[in-house]
Amino acid sequence: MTEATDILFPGAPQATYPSVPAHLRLAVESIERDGWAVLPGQIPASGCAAMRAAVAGLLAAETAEIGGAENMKRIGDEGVSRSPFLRDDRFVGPAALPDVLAVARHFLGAVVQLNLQRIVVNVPGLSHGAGVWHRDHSYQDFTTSRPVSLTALAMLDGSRPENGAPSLLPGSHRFEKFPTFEYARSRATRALCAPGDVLLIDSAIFHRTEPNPGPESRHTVVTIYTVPLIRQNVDYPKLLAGRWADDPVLGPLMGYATAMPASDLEYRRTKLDRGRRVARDRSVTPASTPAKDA
Ligand SMILES: O=C(O)CCC(=O)C(=O)O
Repeated sequence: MTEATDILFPGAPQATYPSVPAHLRLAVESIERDGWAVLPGQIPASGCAAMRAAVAGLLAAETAEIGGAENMKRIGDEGVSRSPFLRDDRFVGPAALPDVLAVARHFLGAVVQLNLQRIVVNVPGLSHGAGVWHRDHSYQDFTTSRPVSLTALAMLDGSRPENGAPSLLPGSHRFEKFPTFEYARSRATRALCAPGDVLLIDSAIFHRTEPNPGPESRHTVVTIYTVPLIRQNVDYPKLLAGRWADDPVLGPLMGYATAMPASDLEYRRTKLDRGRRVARDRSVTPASTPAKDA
């Protein structure tokens, strides 16, 4: 909507986002310029409650699998569940939210790949591995002209100072170096979300989880999406063994279409089958994503 004061110097170029659904344009522009945006109301309260209730069981199973709590602590994975969607279908929901995928496709291209999913539990009184300023792909300190990775943080309990809402450093996705702490302290902002909102960030923005003063733990389902040039955190096509391979949304997302060919011959055969295109061709038609208010 244009207001009376919206006057630009004659001829000055201006950004427009015609290919983005109208209700997502401000979020897309905010991610581009600031590195973050909140998509409100993505998960209903019942879904948040069901996922929250599943977390203890997931953590217990994963802790037993790795040989106990001491080992989780040793690898910095206390309060972290990994790939919950592999054990519990309810976590497929936050990985495949139509609005999130629409924004991801705008930035990353038609074929968006799931890099990882994890649950982060911010427990009152406990420090967390994500409590230091970090980018989501560790040790990758280059910047890119547009995002190559997006992180969706589904806030099951909402996020506010009272439960350790994460801090963000707006614009830091555009700079290789972390700024001085003086600058960071003066510009950092907290991501405030209602339960069921998704905080969507350029994975290169510096952010950190903040101490939770309690009394309740805060649960975040973190899903990372990348261009398919970046390898997945674990081999989802192998772990899924064909599940969802033919699903028009989940198949490409899980990485079936972009898994590493075993040989040049396999690469060539796949290319023949696809009529010469490789899977990450930006002209590949994405699976339809229903626009929220279309
Ligand atoms: O929800 C949060 O506190 C953010 C978690 C986080 O920064 C991460 O998983 O990288």
